[in-house]
Amino acid sequence: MSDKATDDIGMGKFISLILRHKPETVDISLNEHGWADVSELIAGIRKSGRYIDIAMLERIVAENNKQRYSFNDDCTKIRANQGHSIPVDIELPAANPPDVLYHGTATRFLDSIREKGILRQNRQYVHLSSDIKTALDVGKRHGKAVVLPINAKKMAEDGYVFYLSVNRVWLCGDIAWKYVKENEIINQGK
Ligand code: HQG
Repeated sequence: MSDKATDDIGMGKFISLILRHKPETVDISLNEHGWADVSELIAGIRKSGRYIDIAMLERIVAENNKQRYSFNDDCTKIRANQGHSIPVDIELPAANPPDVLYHGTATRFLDSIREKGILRQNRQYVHLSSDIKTALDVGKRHGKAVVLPINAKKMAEDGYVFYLSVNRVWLCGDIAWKYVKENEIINQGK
């Protein structure tokens, strides 16, 4: 991978931290809809001793492997498309989920999940994907991956609200264990 690509990935991670969790890291704030001012973000990152310019930011937004960020219409503001721990309303419309969605986690969390359900933990929502591969990759971040197929159809019938982020991540509230399709769990730890 070229140096530029490596730099972009590192900067992308830093921008995720700022736009999802800790804008105070570079002394900026987000508005109620999660938007940061683009010039404030660039100035803040530079003040922290890292190099960025508008071309680099535009490249990161365009080329990020998960399309994690969006500009507003006139490109004066930027926000993360999902993954927030801070309470912002990114104006996602409720969406009708497919019958089955997948949550990737690690085998070491299974006992606790069985007992308490899939909890949002630090984030605003539980994150789900419509495909198994993505869920496996999410799970691997935490250890030996396990994929929990979720009966999203039943959840929707029971009144759970789902959201689909701009970058196609399914989001919802805490999920009780009874919605996990136990017989279809994919456990890579075994
Ligand atoms: C687990 C990445 C014990 C949960 C990914 C997960 C995703 C429990 C971990 C996005 C539990 C939280 C989010 C319980 C849930 N007991 N553990 N009762 N309930 N957990 O990182 O879903 O690359 O906050 O299973 O791709 O792993 O950053 O959530 O393992 O879309 O764009 O607690 O982050 O996106 O971990 O990942 P996280 P996640 P980005």
